[in-house]
Amino acid sequence: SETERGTAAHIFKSKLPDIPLPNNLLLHTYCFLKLPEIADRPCLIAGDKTYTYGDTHLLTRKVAAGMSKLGVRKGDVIMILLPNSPEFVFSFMAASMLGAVATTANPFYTAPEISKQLAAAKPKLAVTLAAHVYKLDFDSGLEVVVTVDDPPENCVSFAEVSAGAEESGVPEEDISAEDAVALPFSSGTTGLAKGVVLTHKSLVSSVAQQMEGENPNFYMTEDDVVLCVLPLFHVFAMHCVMMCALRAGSAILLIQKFEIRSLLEAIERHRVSVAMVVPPLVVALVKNPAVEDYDLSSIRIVMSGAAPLGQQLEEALQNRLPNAILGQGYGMTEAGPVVSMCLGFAKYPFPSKSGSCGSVVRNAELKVIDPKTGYSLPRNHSGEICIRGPQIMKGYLNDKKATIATIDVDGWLHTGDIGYVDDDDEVFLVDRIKEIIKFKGFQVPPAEIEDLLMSHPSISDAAVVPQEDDVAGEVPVAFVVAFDLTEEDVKDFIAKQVVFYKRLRKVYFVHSIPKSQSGKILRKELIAKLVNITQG
Ligand code: 4UV
Repeated sequence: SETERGTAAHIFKSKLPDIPLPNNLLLHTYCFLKLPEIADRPCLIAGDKTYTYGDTHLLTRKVAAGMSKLGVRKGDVIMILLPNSPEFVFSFMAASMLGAVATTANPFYTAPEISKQLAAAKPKLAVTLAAHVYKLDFDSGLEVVVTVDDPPENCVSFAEVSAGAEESGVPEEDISAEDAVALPFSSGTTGLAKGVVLTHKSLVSSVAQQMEGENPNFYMTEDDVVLCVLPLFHVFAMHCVMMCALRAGSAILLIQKFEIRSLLEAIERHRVSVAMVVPPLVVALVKNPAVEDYDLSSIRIVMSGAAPLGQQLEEALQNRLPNAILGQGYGMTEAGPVVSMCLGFAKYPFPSKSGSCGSVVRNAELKVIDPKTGYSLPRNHSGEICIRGPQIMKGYLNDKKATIATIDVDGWLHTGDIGYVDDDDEVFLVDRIKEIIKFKGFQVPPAEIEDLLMSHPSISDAAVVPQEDDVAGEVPVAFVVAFDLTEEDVKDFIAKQVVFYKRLRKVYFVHSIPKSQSGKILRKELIAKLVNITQG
């Protein structure tokens, strides 16, 4: 076993035993494993339309054939720039069938934000809505743009891609489980957003860690209706809703746009049984009086993730949904994505504590290290959480340096999260040592906003840090060294270039930005300053 200069490392495992993971299978094969038994069962529910598993699989094959006809080959990247919709699922799984890689992005991104991802991921084809086509830079190497709605000039309609082509038009490629299949973007522990290479093996492992075994960690069946209101472009819904629910044979209720009454109405009408949520959605479920008007008794599980869920909030939700099991999952794009999951969701559940992020997933190892020395720490001691297992990313796309800085030589992925494991193997997060700001669970990479600020001729230095916020959890605020600018000038300058949640909530003008001797921004110092400003 591993040693740290002669002493055994403290390594935490799941209470559930390791099991053989079917991670030699390709992602689409694995996700549709139950197809023969459940072909007539509902798979995707979108508005008034329901696609059965049979429909979904057939349409996925047709889309794969259509994309192949448009030139998509093994190893190519396709970009999915869509709200939650059946076409998202068809396109994603079609890429898997072709041995291609799906890179996903927020359809609300601005043109410059999308351009950065296009430049890095180099997709050959993009699937989007007509309204977003203007944001796609064809000089990036993009050859084909497919739109789900009426195609503008030079674009192809999704209907055309998914029609006509014979099922036999899906080429039999020699795809390896080690090949990439998904390429979400994340800034990880530092810097700009980077492509996170997730292979078939990593994602199948990760789904299997939740769904397989005599006692699956996250028990869902054909009888479940899973709420998909979180955006599928983010790894949380992509993995926990789309992939896990497909594998389980559950129905996925696709919600395109969050509006509380229509959401509650859909939950009631479709008898949603499993809800994957983020803390701000829990706030809505707890605080919005509209909740009283609907019957939510069908919900048996609420899983919150992507940002910290306050204990009081969790307890308030429990009062609203007395029969539901509430718990958290803790994930990170790079971790493939799940690090720990509430064992209250297991088929034969374990008790779990309010505030915990669950226990480390099975077939994986977790350790907590002292960030200064790197030594692993025993139970109940806080340090940086590291995770190791077949599910973690292969690495960052074309960025060896960032990969090496995140996954060490022994295969441990360093999360940049500070937490501990308690006496009952439950993981608690207490802090973050990485730069990332999380607005309602969305990533705001400070380095990206700092780069934009520095591009302004009147700004000579800048730092962006999180400020606590009751509604969003965190919001980005900036410290800038500038001349002749007002706060509004700076805010507007950024607002024009970024998606809504990256906008600066506040700008503080300062004479200098505190930095370490090596030139790193001393973020903790700025955050402490912020606490003084806001409380003083
Ligand atoms: O890279 P990312 O945007 O990834 C995510 C993924 C979340 C999840 C959660 C449960 C799942 O089952 C799943 O499949 C995916 O958010 O951001 C990663 C960072 O978000 C914070 C933490 O700082 C991560 O490193 N975070 C994620 N989950 C939690 C959290 C949580 N439950 N509590 C507190 N912080």
